[in-house]
Amino acid sequence: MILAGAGDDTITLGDGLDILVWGDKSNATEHGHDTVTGFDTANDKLVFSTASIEELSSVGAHVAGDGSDVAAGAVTLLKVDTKATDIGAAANSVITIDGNYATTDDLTKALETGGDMELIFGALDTANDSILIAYDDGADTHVGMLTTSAAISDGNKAASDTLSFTELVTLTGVADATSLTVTDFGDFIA
Ligand SMILES: [Ca+2]
Ligand SMILES: [Ca+2]
Ligand SMILES: [Ca+2]
Repeated sequence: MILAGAGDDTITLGDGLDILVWGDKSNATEHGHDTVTGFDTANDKLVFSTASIEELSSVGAHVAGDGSDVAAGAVTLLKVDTKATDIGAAANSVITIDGNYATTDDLTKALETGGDMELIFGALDTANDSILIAYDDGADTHVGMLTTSAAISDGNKAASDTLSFTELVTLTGVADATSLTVTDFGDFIA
């Protein structure tokens, strides 16, 4: 197990199973943006701490697609490959986004109303509610928090210029974010 500590880290994984833990509830500091090389979707796992996610200044509550608070426990993964997918239909706690996005601005515009991959949200009823997502630019996968600056009521889309993305982990060389499955994520830790 690899505990990625505070701040930005560069980590190279080896053969076989590696479990990379982003965050640590006992460490009240921001854990930064870690860059990981060698992540093997057949073997390796990512684990996130909800408390550490909520320590980020850019993030409010860590929630699932339906707006429920994410707690310690198993991940529910939803792959979004068509626009107007209702991510609030269940407590989807990791969402992978199809398509290629060169910048975070391209990503957030695509996910907002009218975008090529616009989402229908659950009850993200508090500003700065944030969902863990993964997207790619066609070369690398980016895992991080999608945050809404304005409350979204259940069944609605995000208004223009209300979404932002805070990267937690870059998986260098994982070209397709939708190749990630639930087995690539260990249980959330508190
Ligand atoms: Ca490995
Ligand atoms: Ca770190
Ligand atoms: Ca892609």
